[in-house]
Amino acid sequence: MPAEPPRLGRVVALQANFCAVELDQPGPDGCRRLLCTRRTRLGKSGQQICVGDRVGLDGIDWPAGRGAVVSLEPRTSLLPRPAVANVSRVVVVASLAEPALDPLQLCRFLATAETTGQPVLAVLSKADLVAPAEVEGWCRRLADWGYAAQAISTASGGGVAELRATLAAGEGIAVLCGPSGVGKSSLLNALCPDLELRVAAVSGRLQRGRHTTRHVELFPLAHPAAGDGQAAPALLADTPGFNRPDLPPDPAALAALFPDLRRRLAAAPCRFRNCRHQGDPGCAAGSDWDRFTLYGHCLREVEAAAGLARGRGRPAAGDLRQRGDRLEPLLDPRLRRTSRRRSRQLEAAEEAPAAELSPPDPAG
Ligand SMILES: Nc1nc2c(ncn2[C@@H]2O[C@H](COP(=O)(O)OP(=O)(O)OP(=O)(O)O)[C@@H](O)[C@H]2O)c(=O)[nH]1
Ligand SMILES: [Mg+2]
Ligand SMILES: [Zn+2]
Repeated sequence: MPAEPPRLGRVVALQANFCAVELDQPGPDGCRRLLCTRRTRLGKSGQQICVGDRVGLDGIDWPAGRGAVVSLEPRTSLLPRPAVANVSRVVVVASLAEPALDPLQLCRFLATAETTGQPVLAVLSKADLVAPAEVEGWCRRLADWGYAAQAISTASGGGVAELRATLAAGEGIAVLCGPSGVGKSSLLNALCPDLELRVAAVSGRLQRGRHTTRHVELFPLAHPAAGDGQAAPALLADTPGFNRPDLPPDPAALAALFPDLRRRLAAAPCRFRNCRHQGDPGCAAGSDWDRFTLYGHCLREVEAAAGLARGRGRPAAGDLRQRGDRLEPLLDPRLRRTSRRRSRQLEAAEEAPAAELSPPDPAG
């Protein structure tokens, strides 16, 4: 009898050395979910398995509901933290109050979300705690930053149906991410009424979250319709909140993660090849955009980290040159003014016979 091909499924949760895998096709007894062992790293590339990964399974023990992950399918995208593979939309959740909305922290979450190359949606939670004018102000501000924003309240139910419709219209995995205590699990409970995820009140003077959710887990937004050939339901990932997402390590790559800046740079190029867009001469972006200062803050942090990396002997990120204690962009060669010394050399080259200017022949 030919060996059965490995079964395929999706990792929906990770727990210690195990992962829960939802099978594409149910097993003999209708079993859809298996608890599987996994090696810490898989395959030639030594990749770590993430929630959202598509995997091949072997050694299945149907009565015990157990199996082993033996292969990892190529990923279409990856959100680095919280680690979720094959995301098709990142939903950054920020609360309008309790905890108060921190614009810099929001920019960090948005920039991390941008690294996936997938659409990013901003959700403003706890809209019941602030005045409608403040909600509208933030929605407008986010639109100016280049993001679709939806305000919601799980307390009043406002905006939940609209958000469910937006998410249900998408395919694949939508990840909810954001600081602890903003109401990600509460929102999932509201979107999927059968879920009973643990939520906990914020605490302390700053009304911080209490890191209630400890693991990333995927949930279907709508229950899969019976029968084959139906479109798979959108999956939502609940993730543990954290307060300080890392920015990407390359200072030269940061501008591309700010849609508002991207828009300005698409309209006109800067004079400098690696312009910092911080009031540098010939900068096409200017300084009259809302996130100018926030971008500068992020940039200086990434530059400082890149400088440290260089100090440790790693290659410098981007084409920046150290001048005293600050980093300067290199001039775009097409726009670079010829130095006086170089002009004199060029003039001399035109006048003198070619042989005089070529380097001495090592053989001669
Ligand atoms: N007033 C109000 N409170 C809310 C709303 N949504 C959530 N909360 C409260 O906010 C607190 C934190 O909610 P959680 O859902 O646990 O927050 P979380 O983002 O999942 O937090 P972590 O799991 O720690 O990342 C709970 O006390 C919720 O009841 C809302 O729309 N309005
Ligand atoms: Mg939670
Ligand atoms: Zn610029």
